[in-house]
Amino acid sequence: MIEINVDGADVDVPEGASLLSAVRAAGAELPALCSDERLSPAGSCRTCLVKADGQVVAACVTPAVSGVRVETGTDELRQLRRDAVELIVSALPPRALSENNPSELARLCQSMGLGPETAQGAGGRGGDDSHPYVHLDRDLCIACGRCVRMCSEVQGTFALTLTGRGGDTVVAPGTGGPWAESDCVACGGCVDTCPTGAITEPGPGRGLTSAQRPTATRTTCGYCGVGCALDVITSDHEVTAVLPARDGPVNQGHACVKGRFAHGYLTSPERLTRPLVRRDSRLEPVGWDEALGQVARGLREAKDTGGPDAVAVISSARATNEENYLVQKFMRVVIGTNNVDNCSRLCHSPSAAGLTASFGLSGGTDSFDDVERSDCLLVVGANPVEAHPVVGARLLRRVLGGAKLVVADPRAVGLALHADVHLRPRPGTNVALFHGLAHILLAEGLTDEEFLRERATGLPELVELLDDYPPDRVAHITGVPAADLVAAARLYGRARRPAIVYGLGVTEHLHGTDGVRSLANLAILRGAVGTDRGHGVNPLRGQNNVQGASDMGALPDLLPGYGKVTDPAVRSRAEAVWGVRLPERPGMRIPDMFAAARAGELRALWVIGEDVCATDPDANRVAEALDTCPLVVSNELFLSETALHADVVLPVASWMEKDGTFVNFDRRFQRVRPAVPAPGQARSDFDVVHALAALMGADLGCSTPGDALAECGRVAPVFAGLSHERLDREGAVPWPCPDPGRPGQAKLYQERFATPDGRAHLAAAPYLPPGETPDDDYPLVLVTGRRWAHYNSGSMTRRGGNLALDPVDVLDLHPDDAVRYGVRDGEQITVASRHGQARLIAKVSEQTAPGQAFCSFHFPASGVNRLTSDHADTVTSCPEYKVTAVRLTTG
Ligand SMILES: Nc1nc2c(c(=O)[nH]1)N[C@H]1C(S)=C(S)[C@@H](COP(=O)(O)OP(=O)(O)OC[C@H]3O[C@@H](n4cnc5c(=O)[nH]c(N)nc54)[C@H](O)[C@@H]3O)O[C@H]1N2
Ligand SMILES: Nc1nc2c(c(=O)[nH]1)N[C@H]1C(S)=C(S)[C@@H](COP(=O)(O)OP(=O)(O)OC[C@H]3O[C@@H](n4cnc5c(=O)[nH]c(N)nc54)[C@H](O)[C@@H]3O)O[C@H]1N2
Ligand code: SF4
Ligand code: SF4
Ligand code: FES
Ligand SMILES: [Mo]
Repeated sequence: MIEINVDGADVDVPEGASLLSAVRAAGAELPALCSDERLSPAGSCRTCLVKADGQVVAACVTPAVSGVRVETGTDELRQLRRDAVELIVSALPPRALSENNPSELARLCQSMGLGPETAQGAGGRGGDDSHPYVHLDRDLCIACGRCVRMCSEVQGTFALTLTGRGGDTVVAPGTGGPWAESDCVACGGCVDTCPTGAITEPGPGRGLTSAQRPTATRTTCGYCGVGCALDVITSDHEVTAVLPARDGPVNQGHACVKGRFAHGYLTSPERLTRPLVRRDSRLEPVGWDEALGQVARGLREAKDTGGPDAVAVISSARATNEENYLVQKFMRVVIGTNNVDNCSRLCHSPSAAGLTASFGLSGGTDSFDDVERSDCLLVVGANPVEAHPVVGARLLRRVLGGAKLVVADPRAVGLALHADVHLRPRPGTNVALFHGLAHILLAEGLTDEEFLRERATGLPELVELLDDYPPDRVAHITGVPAADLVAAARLYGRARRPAIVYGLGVTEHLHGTDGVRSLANLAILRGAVGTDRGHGVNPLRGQNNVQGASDMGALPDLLPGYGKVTDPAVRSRAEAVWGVRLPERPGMRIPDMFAAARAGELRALWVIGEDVCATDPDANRVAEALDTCPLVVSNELFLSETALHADVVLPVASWMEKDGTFVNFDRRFQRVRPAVPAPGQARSDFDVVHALAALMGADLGCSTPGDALAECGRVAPVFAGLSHERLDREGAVPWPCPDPGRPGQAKLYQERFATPDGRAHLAAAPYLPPGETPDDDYPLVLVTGRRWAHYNSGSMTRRGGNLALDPVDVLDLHPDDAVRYGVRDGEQITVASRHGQARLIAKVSEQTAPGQAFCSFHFPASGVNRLTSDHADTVTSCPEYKVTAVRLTTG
């Protein structure tokens, strides 16, 4: 800290602080039109003038030095600043200061006594309203450059630029054309920072900031697992704007197109508002009593005829912790079965299994704040720029700031463009790739021998296996040049604090768990986990609450907190809290549920917030399973593909309409709070489970979400220190958190690993080929995954402005393959696999390698999951979504 003096008072500011932040820390007000604390200073507007030791300087670009005497309040300085603002405003048309423009500039002018008559510009520079979420009024632009810096420095997209000269300088998309066709990904950062109202969100959210509107509700984004803190601004029970919270622990004032803008689904006319029951093959609206009565009867009948294990539930990673806790409790206590699973099965179940086997706990090893401090990032099979945009932006910022980056992905994803080394393995060859890197670490002495001796096991077996993975052989299997392998291994091996971040490109494979474990080997070999010599191994968990759904025990083999259902000691702790004997046999996983339904053994399936007919693999067979099962119940916001196959559809509240908590990808619990009421008769999943239990003569206790989390802490000691009250006070708390009086543990394993022997376990699993291989009939390898504008089944993002940003599922194809198969860019094509067909629009692009194709699965109508197979991870049953052999036909 250094001490300076502001207007006679001494203040301490951190080294490197600007005079502007020092003045603000001292509580003095200072205009600063071209400055934003999230951005580098520009020093161009001259509205922040102060005197430093008698010299007039721009406070935003002048560093605070020890002992400097700063004056801000003299008449001379006030006049200088007023002149600067007046000059800027004089070029703008009067509406820049009109009453319905609540901009920073308008408020500043008001405080300086500058009226609308100051603005004398003629305007006429036009605007751009091509984009659904970002509107540009060029006449109001003062060329402060904040939006341009926001886009490049915080978001890392570089979509904007300043064009023109002198007084005509104005912001424009860098591509020159309309905004909607630019590289903009609608993170909303420019809207957030623009001080004049030149860039705004169209509609009622125009110009709003959370500081101005006390009706903001602080909540956590319900789309992806990043867990952005958002302020939802409402008026008359409707959402008018969603603003990223500056004090959000992960997002730090940033957000993405989904959390920030994709809330149109809330008021979609297609939203379910009444329960539906199937009568004569049609779904008809009924009251709650009738719908729930039918469910209760159906569950009883299924149990009477087939026993408790003839009933199963798929719980929702979109729903809250408290809802997931209640769902699994209902199944175990009221029905008496462990048949409960969640979409982690389709996603990161190999991470749960692999990380538990390697290190002891089912979660990432380090906090993202630590990962961000790393000097070398290894990003594997993840596309955070599109799928975890706020994390993607933070990683990119780190890389632009000098950290090394190795990307391992068959496609040229956004981060790969900034990588020091981009490894492009053939889909399904990760295990060989990771062994190749490990081989080089060993061969070049880039391992941590003391760590391996003191804190790890399994080295001799791994060393023996790695003999078979010299760079040449790995290059042959993976298609990655040996020199790139060596370069990547050296970057990771020589870094001071390397970190691994990974995604579904590692898990969604026939040998996904082996992939996770072989990747974890690299961190163990380097001693870069559980030490201060690295930042571990961190999965980018997908759904808003997939970590939490699993933490809460919505899994067939694990109770809340990951105790095994087969362990009598674990069971008896839960039995003591719940007051019943618990079933001992692990329940069915999602694919087993469908198989049992097709075999006539599963007699009731309750699907809560998962569109299994659109998003589970081999979708034709999933639909067959639902049609065979005597009772299918769907809790939904919309008439999803799954709901269309259900016998009873229950309308439920979404994340903006309910109370509870989520756990994000780096294990932080955060609060979820209702900002608007649920539509019509829709109820929260929490209330639905309680109502059904009551109808079946059971009382599940924990009548509020707060009580449910408290009860969960009694079943699972790792959550005992958490409560709604604590989260209300502290914002975010990571687990493990056994003690209400102590912080949760963000970085794991500093003393010992949580495995039975306290050591990290190296795994020696040989590379095995993927389940699907191309042949003459199906010559291309199809990878499926995500696009930035849509979310999974698309049920929410297809209902609102995002549809205009991305209207269809597209198949990316390399130009060589386009020529080979006679496919033109933009053409409608039929894609066929050994399992089914899909209809997609072709996009010819070099993002995919020759012989490979890529598509998203955001539009159920295109039928992408009719293509994917029932091959699944041999350990966890996670589907092999990333490798399907296909052929193309045009038309
Ligand atoms: N916009 C958006 N964001 C989302 C979602 C969404 O639908 N849309 N969904 C959320 C969910 S549920 C999840 S789980 C996450 C997923 O987030 P990610 O895991 O980042 O998403 P994917 O696009 O499915 O796959 C990641 C990458 O794996 C690569 N890959 C495929 N096969 C291989 C391989 O064999 N080896 C390697 N090294 N890489 C491979 C693919 O090319 C792809 O770029 O995103 C979450 N966020
Ligand atoms: N081909 C291919 N398929 C994939 C993948 C892939 O990479 N490739 N990825 C897989 C992965 S990782 C995942 S996680 C799955 C995701 O698949 P899903 O979980 O099926 O997808 P979502 O669209 O996230 O949400 C499912 C449904 O939940 C509803 N919903 C939203 N909020 C709530 C709520 O609070 N309560 C209730 N009851 N319902 C709610 C939505 O309307 C939606 O219909 O997809 C998988 N499918
Ligand atoms: S659009 Fe707004 S933020 Fe961007 S340069 Fe113009 S006034 Fe500044
Ligand atoms: S990055 Fe994820 S959590 Fe953050 S706003 Fe976007 S979808 Fe929501
Ligand atoms: S804010 Fe300091 S010069 Fe613009
Ligand atoms: Mo996922």
